[in-house]
Amino acid sequence: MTVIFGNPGSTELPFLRDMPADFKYVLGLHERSAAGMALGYSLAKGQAVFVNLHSIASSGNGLSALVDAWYSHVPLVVTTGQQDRRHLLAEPFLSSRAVETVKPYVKWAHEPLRAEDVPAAIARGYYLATQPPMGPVFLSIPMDDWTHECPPITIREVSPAALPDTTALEKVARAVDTSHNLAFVVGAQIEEDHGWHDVVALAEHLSADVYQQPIPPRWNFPRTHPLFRGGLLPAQKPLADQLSAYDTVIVLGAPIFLYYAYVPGAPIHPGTKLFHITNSPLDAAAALAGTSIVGNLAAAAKYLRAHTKARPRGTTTPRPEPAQPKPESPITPAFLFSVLNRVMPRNVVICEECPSSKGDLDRYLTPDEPGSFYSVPNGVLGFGLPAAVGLQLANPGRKVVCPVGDGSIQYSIQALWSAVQYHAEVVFIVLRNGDYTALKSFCDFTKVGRNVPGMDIPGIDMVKIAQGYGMAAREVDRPEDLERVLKEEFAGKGPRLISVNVAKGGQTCMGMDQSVNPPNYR
Ligand SMILES: Cc1ncc(C[n+]2csc(CCOP(=O)(O)OP(=O)(O)O)c2C)c(N)n1
Repeated sequence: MTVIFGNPGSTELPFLRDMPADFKYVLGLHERSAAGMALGYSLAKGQAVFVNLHSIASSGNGLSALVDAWYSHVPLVVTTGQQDRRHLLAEPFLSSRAVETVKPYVKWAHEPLRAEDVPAAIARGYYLATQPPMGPVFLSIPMDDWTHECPPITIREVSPAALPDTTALEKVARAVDTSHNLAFVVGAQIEEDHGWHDVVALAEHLSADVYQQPIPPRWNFPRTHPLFRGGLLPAQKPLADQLSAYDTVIVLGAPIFLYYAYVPGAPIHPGTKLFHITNSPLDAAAALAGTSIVGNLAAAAKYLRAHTKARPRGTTTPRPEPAQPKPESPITPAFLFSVLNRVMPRNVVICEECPSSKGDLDRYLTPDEPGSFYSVPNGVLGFGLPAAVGLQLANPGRKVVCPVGDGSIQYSIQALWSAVQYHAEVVFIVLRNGDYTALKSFCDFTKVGRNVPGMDIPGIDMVKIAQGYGMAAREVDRPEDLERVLKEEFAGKGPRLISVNVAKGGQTCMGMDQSVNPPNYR
């Protein structure tokens, strides 16, 4: 871990002084951005990344990034400074109870009892963070500890992959061989376990229909593949209805299931056998239905491919292409994403945070490569901007595009500065609709009504804000300018921001309309 993402304070200075020349420090101007960039960097590298925050002052500010890391299984090793041990009892300025604060969202939170234990605690945190399911660990380190001598620690090898039980997998294989109508639900853990190609090979071997997990934090199957059927709805009854035609469903690397609006119903129809392979014992325990098997996704896919009969491709027809949206004024998100899909480089990495236009983005963007899509794992806004910067710094050969709402961008706006300072090749596309459209839609969907304060955000000039951080930025208002501007900005060097004035949405929620019988909060 030689790249450190952080924001410094007095209690970290003894740690930061005289940093070795082969270490790189990446500064974020707010801890959400610093830890959020580390998150993106770790997602792209698939490795643990070091974050250094400032006592309780910044572990509070950075907590939402830790929540993201928890739900996205990202191995961050986070340290914060603590006041000097010698007067901690007297509760001095900046004394920190950060260990208690972060506990529910890290795998381990600890303040070593002795200064001499700090290096071994960092090593232990590293080994724990990288065990599946990967996740953040947190250490609070008193500032006087860095002046103590301590014995060197031994570097050990700790192998993280846990193989699934083959007796249990054998039962899945037998169910597959006797099924007539098979579907997979693919989830983010496939990429965590480097299982993309194994899962594609397995789906082709079995001619299984493939669905994306609801509200996906990553895409885990080629979007244009003929077996790909699209996404699942995030609510109990509608999701079970979508899968009702299948006699056997195997969820690979996702929870059963991630819901949003409460639409009660059985999680799966009684005629459907449900299997679950996950690298997370927590997901296995929390699943509402099905037989769960814990273990590595790539290994499970390889095993099932070797122990099932190949099935000929039936009459699967590819998903129909979505209608070509018209160039309306104001620009619709659907039109924006259809043009973006045409002009963006094929190897681009997408880092998305545009709540009300997720559905349009999902319909029109069609990358087929692994590691191409990342999104908010648990609805905490502020993920997109810093993650985009971290993803690009870890992927120097690929551009990153970050479609982000004009509301969402405000939660971690300082990441624009880091993008400029560290030359991250990111094209930020702000969908400027002047309101919290996703919340208004939820008001309509659940009959809360529109008499709710705090739904509009007029008067924000994103071009000036980006320019204030030193970034090239421009606005697009007319649909006929969009393609040319996008092409110019993708051809440019360095980070840039395009603020696109888009139409407001409404009515639906995460792809669900009134036909799903939503909860009524009138
Ligand atoms: C940190 C945080 N604060 C508030 C919310 C609630 N929230 C969910 S969607 C949303 C609107 C975001 O606005 P914008 O990015 O402009 O997207 P739009 O809804 O217009 O598509 C808000 C405020 C949240 N999810 N996370």
